[in-house]
Amino acid sequence: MQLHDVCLAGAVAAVMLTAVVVEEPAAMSATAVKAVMEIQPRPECTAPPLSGHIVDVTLADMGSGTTGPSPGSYGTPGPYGTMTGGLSSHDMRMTLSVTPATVPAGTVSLRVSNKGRLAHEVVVLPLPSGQTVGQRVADSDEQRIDEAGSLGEASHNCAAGAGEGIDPSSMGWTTLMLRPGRYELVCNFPGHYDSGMYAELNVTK
Ligand SMILES: [Cu+2]
Repeated sequence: MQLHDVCLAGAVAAVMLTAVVVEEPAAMSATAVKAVMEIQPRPECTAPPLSGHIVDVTLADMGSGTTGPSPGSYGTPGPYGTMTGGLSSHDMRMTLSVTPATVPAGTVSLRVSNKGRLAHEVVVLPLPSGQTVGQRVADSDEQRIDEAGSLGEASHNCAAGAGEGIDPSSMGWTTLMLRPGRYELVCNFPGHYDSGMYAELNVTK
């Protein structure tokens, strides 16, 4: 290869590189805009004013953000329903986050917002001393953990207390009397605990 060809090849490579660099942010921003539009539909409901100390609980699954697989690859009701169709929930990363993570004892209201593409719930369990969140073992058949000792739950779509689950882009809430101690908030839909849906709530004196 002559020097001239080398220079030419280099110039072509530089142009191609520039093209890639210029093109990528544009493509990403288009995707991001699309994703933002998709994950911010009009909320189905908002929680009413709640009593006591408010704890905001945010539920999410991989369909929530821009980093997951393409929209509609799961979370879309299939022939077997959203829970069991297509991908196993074990393949997904799901999250449950609590803000603030520490509240004083007494009346505590959980205000739960489902940012995911699947229905979720929040169940409040006591966390025994010496145990950390995420250590419970789900039943191998049901893929759910034991809810014994539950202090309450927010699983009613757009309403208080227990129900069939909080829909995507919707909310649920519940008001509890909590003694000082450590609690584990979980989503106990099949497979969701093992997929990461647990968080600690500390209640101080
Ligand atoms: Cu869940």
